[in-house]
Amino acid sequence: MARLFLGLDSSTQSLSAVLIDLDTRRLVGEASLGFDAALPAYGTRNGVLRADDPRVVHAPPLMWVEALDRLFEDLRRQGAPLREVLAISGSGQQHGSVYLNAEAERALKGLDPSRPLALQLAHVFARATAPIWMDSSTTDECREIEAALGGPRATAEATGSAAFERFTGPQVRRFAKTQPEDYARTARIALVSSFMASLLAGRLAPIDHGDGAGMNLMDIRERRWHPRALEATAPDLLRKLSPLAAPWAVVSPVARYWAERHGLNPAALACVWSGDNPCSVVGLGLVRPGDVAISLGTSDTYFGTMAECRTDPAGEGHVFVAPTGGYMSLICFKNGSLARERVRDLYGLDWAGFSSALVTTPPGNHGKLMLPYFEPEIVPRVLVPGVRRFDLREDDVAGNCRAVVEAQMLSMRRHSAWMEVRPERIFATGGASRNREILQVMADVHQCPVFRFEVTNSAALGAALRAAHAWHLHAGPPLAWEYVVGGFCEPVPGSEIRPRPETAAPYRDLLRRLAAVSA
Ligand code: XUL
Repeated sequence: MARLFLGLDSSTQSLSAVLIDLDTRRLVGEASLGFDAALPAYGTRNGVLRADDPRVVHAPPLMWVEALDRLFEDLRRQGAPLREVLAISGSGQQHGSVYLNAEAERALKGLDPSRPLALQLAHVFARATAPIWMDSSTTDECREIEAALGGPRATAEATGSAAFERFTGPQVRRFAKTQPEDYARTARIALVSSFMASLLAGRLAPIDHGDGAGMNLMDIRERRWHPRALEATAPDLLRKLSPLAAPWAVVSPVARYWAERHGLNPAALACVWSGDNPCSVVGLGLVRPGDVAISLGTSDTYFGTMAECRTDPAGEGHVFVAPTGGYMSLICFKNGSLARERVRDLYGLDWAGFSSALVTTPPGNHGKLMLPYFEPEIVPRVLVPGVRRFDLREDDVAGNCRAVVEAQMLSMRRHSAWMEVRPERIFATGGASRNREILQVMADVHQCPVFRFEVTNSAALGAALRAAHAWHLHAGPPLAWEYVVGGFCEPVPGSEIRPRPETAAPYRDLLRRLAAVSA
């Protein structure tokens, strides 16, 4: 019998599924449902509900419930072999919180396969909407939590991140402060990930260590609820939180509802879900400490893996538990393609022209340097935008092209140094990763080989691979992660770019210079 595993991804705008065959290393089914178009009755735009206050961004959790039913209908209609699925796991947009009342547990346990899911669960919410990661209304609560825990650095040291507006703890605190009665009737606070896992398991599912780390509530080293963080956040919180579980934990076999209504194998295991970033780490094949992925999108994102837990003393980067059991960082640089495009446009170039500027200028750029903060920057924290040039004239076209890319790569090196892990392989993804010259600067600055990956659905694929790993661990000896991801997460053939050793010294000098001008 084939070994089939299902991975779901409950993201901001859609719910998707990938079905994988572990033996042939192939995707054997795929489905996706965009919330706005498929479920217009919920009134979302791009999957979210906005309030008059632009900082408030929520989503209706009942929409996710209905989407799950619909997604399985689509899979069944396509003829996906659901009867052969051995285990299911999932990925959820991180940080979002779902507030359930005392009815939820009973309703989940008694799901009736003859009735649609949403009709049976409409009454289980203590709050009709769930604040999601795009919500930024909790600045006061962040400062209050940090003050109670001894400041941003101490908060990061304790929970993996300084307090951020979108993180669950500050969101819970705001809810408890502004709607104390609704908070009081909340029996259980779930994350998007644990809520979706609960639907499949037909019982309240635990929160995995990976997504739990995005809450400012979990002791990042001990991997249990942090008593002082809980106390700093809201009254009576421990009783309202699910237990924590390892990322490879199994909740239970799927609820009878899914077997009888949608034809799933009744013995299929419902595994814990995790956050989309932890799932993507596996979906990209980052399974060895020292593996790094850099996504070059509108913003650039640096995902690093590490065996030991270290946190960012500047409180700018995040640390989550990785699905492989170690740790991962997520560091977001806002001025990514945004800055590269601004420089390209400033000089009226196309990408070919931008690339030839990189080819015709030397690594280290003769010491010319740029701080390319076209927009306020997240890492390092720069609130007032502005572009600064050092020994670099504004009319030096090629020098400016090289300077923006070098500044970005040097900044990634500088602001990931707290991890104390030398990257051994960098996997480059995202639109700008098609540009070989940009990747050469990446390889040289980090003195590390770079491989290009073309990925779609890395979170859903990561979830399916996590299900495969969890099922084997449950059934017998565990599979090595390298084996699990092999054949699914492979670089574009021939895409390896090697660092040039002679560029190490000029970049060391430039890094020093960057530190001096940033101080
Ligand atoms: C990570 C974050 C987003 C969400 C949405 O900290 O806020 O990446 O997980 O995908």
